[in-house]
Amino acid sequence: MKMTMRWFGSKYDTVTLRQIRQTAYVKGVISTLYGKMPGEVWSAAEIKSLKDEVEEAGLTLDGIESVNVSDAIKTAGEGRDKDIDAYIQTLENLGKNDIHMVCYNFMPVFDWTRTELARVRPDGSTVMAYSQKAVDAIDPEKMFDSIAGDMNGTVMPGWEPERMARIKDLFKMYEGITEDALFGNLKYFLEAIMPVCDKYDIKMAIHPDDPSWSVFGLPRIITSLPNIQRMMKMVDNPHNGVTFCAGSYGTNPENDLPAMIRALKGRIHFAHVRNLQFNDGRNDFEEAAHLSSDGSFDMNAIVRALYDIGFEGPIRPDHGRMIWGEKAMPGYGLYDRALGAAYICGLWEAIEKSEAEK
Ligand code: DNO
Repeated sequence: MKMTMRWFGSKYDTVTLRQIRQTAYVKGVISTLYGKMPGEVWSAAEIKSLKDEVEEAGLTLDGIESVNVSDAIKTAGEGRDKDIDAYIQTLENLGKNDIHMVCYNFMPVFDWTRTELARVRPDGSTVMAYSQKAVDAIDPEKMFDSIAGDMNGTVMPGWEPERMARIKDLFKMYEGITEDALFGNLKYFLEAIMPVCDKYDIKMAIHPDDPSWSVFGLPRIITSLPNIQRMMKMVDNPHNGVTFCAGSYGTNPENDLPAMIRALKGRIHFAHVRNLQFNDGRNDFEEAAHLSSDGSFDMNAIVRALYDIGFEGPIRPDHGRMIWGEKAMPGYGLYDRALGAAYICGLWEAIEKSEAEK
């Protein structure tokens, strides 16, 4: 594995490349051209300048999170083929810049969903949290306004204000789209992009829906092992793989995370590793420190499973708590993610060395 950290670019991130480099544990970043809209082509020159900036800081650019997929592609709406052509052109330009992993999602309207961005834990740290009761009570069109005050002045991925301003139209676009239709639209997209992925060895890593069930009546498909298997089978190409996000699949306690990892050997192209604390099962959970004993997951078993399948891709600590007075994008501060990276590296080294001694 290679330890990385998500970085949103110098214009948007509160964390600097120099700080990331000084963690020592993190060797590369997963970044994006954050200002790009879905459907826009990323030029080879723009990608090169991002890559140069990262490399000048002594780090590597190990993949993109995300090249976003437009709602026209997700809904088979007007302009779908034009947007797919733009996506292919972006992949071509990434390939020419020697970038081989792209994380994306196929979630309708909202990317990940949380009902609180700064729930206070007993130690005074704050975390993102989800309450089904709050989701059931809220008008989905007001969702953004209800959490916007806790964004610390940042733009959160999937919750861009210009996107949220179109929320009514977005809901309309997904009216009548069933899960089967969404699978069909994903198939159409994947079939179109596989040739360019084959040409440049670009591993597509779909991010799961978070939480891993339908919210606000919207169809959601990347939620469980059988659904991932359906996706991999419908476009059977090793470049069609997944981001294994422990925190997203783990929102559903029925998802056995280590078993899923083992079943997905060879098709996990990127790993997000974090912990969650269930307060009332799926009905209420909050994010926790990465440490097993701070939450509900066995982090050693998760890392062990990744080790056992011979995972060689990028791994990153995921949402961190806000600690030590840091003001950053919720989930994406420096301090707690650095602790997470150190912890995961420690688990990995212990497993690796104990295996070598056998
Ligand atoms: C949340 C992230 C997601 C992820 C996208 C991928 O913090 O893991 O926003 O980046 O779903 O497109």
